[in-house]
Amino acid sequence: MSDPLVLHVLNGPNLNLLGVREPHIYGRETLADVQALCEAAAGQGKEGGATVVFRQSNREGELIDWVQEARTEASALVINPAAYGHTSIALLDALKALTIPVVECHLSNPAAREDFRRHSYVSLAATGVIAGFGAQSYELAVKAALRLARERASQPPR
Ligand code: CA2
Repeated sequence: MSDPLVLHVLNGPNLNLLGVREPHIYGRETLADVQALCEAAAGQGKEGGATVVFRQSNREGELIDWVQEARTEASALVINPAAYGHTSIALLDALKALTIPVVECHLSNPAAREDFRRHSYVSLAATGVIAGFGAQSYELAVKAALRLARERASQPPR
C-alpha cells in the first residue's frame, strides 16, 4: 500500500481573528472550525485519509520557513497567504521552489474587492486558486490538492 498523504495548510496574517471580527466578509467560523473542516475533508483518521498539518502565522518569515518545510515533508500545500499574497515576493520565491501541488485559497473573492487585492504574487506559483466560498473554500482546496497529490503519486517517477 502507498504511504499516507500529508497535506500542509498554511494561513497568513490576521486569520487568527477569524470569526471574531468582520463576519460579513469572512464568515462566522473560527480558524479552529476551519481546521476541523480541513481534517474532515482530508479524511484524517480514516482509512486512506490524509494527515493535515494546519498552521497560522502573522510573520512572513515563519510562513516562508513552513513553505520550505513543505518541500520535503508534504504531499501538497494549501495556502491562504492573506495580505502577504498581495505583497510578498519572498513568499512567491519560496513557493516557486516547490514541486508538490500548491492550491491558493481565500475565504472572500479578492477579485471582487478593492483594487489592491486583485493582484496575488502567490497565484504565480499556485497550481490553482479557490476563492469566495467562505470556509468552504478550504474544503474545496483540500479536495483539489489531495486529488492532484494522488494523481502525482500514481505516476511513474520521472
Ligand atoms: O479572503 C481571504 O481569505 C483573504 O486572504 C483574507 C485576507 C485579505 O487580506 C485577503 O485579501 C483575502 C485578510 C485576512 C484577515 O482576516 C481577518 C479575519 C477576521 C477579522 C479580521 C481579519
